[in-house]
Amino acid sequence: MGKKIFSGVQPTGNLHLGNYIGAIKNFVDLQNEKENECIYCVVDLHAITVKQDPKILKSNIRETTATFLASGIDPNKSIIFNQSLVPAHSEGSWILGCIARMGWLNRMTQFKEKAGKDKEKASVGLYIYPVLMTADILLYDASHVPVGEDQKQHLELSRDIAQKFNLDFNAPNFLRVPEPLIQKNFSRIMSLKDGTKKMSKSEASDLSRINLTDSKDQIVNKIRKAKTDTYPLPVDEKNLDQRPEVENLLGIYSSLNKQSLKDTINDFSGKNFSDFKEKLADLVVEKILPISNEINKLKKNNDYIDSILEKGGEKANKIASRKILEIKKILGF
Ligand code: AQP
Repeated sequence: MGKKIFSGVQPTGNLHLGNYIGAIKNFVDLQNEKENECIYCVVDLHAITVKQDPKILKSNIRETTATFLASGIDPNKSIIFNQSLVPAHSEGSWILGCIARMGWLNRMTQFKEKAGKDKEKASVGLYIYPVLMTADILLYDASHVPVGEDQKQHLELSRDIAQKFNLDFNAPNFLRVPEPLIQKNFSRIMSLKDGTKKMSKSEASDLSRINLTDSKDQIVNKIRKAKTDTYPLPVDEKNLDQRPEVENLLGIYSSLNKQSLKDTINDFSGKNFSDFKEKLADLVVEKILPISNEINKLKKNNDYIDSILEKGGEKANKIASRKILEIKKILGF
């Protein structure tokens, strides 16, 4: 039997190689597996957990949609829509927020990281973000959720909320308990400037990430400037975890070339970093430049992008509004 897939990406700009390798590339592979039903959402309600400029947000919603399309997500095979088109997400989030426990949310490390030192000033939305994410997933009875390693904890919370709802209302298996789909290897792509931090949209330095809209020159320049260390390229995987920048670059190469880390190490051992970086830049350009070119083409056609979202929104709305009605019945509304 096929899987029911749901996943989302925030339209917060600067979609990068980490988003591609950790999430979007897998969205495409899952879509192309026979019998899977896939729903891919531009999670704009999540984006407003931090302040957004309305004009930029609108443009980022379209750009994220263009990235889905340019990466190979096919609107004839998958549902593509933006979250705010479907009211059930907000409604479901409120209801499930009454099921989730404060203690569970207090453990979420992403909130701690994103709120930083001044958590009193963080929005309430940022705190309950994982509850909205739970509603997103449960409304579609998703069986599997492809995400990067950083979202694993949120997925575990979604499972806890679904189980508690089913138990509290004596509704066995009513909310489907979703499974995370996290790649075994290369599920966390790190910053090109600091191998201990994940590659991120919000990092101030653009040199820390390869954006999916970068030109060939930008890609080559960023890889040339990527941090390494003073030791030669490794001959095996031993102690590689103590060289996070090198491990990350070898990981990016392996992932894009669909080969194991061991094979990449064998291919480059004895060579110098400049040779490796040249080959890595060629590979990233080969994989990312066609996507970048297509995004830039699609960005000129807002009507087309909007029509994809609208059609996807109608399909998603049908499924989600039916589920929310059932949830309300169970609650006694
Ligand atoms: N560095 C990464 N490596 C692997 N996967 C990643 N993802 C994000 N960064 C990496 C995965 O991409 C999907 C979409 O992420 P998102 O748009 O929901 O936002 P995020 O995880 O908050 O992305 P960023 O870049 O880290 O944004 P900021 O800088 O705002 O925090 C998810 O499946 C995620 O796991």
